[in-house]
Amino acid sequence: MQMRIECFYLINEKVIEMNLSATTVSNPIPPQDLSQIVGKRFIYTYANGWQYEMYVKNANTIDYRIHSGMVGGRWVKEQIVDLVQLDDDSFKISWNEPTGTSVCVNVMPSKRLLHGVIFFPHWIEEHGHRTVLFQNDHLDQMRAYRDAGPTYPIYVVPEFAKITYLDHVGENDETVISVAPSELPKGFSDRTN
Ligand code: FER
Repeated sequence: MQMRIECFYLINEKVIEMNLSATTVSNPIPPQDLSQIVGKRFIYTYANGWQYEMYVKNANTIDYRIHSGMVGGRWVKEQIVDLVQLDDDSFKISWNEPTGTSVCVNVMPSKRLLHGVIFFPHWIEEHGHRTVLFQNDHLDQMRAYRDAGPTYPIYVVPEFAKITYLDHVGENDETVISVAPSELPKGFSDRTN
């Protein structure tokens, strides 16, 4: 039998519905409060030295820049993602790129910690430079590369990262990620807070 206990409350005149039931196979969804991740921008460095910047533009869209690493210089707007809260201070963001790359990032904003797994198709391991651009201007080219492959063997990159810069910039701000990494002021991604 499926039990569902609901709680409705008001925050900023919006009705928030929370599912307070236990997480079970038949009722697997824990309460979702995305307020600690949506509208945030964070800059982080993976243990392998690769530095990324992600802006959670809204509950299903991210913009990002790659400051250094295998495909440093690449930047993307309007990537659709799946974003869920797993627990207090624990969020999972998952998506598939037009290049074929899949990414799953677990973010713990208060801990300033993150774990990402990137699943690169083989053609990116061989020719990563082809993806170093503003992807939005080359979507059809990226899908053509994806479809041409080779896809396998997938290059899996699982790494922890430290969040070195975190700010709340609000939702749907197109100015947060609006230029290439190379066009930013010197030291932009090295700022810490
Ligand atoms: C990340 C790891 C990988 C990330 C983006 C990617 C924005 C994208 C990889 C690619 O498509 O090259 O943490 O965050």
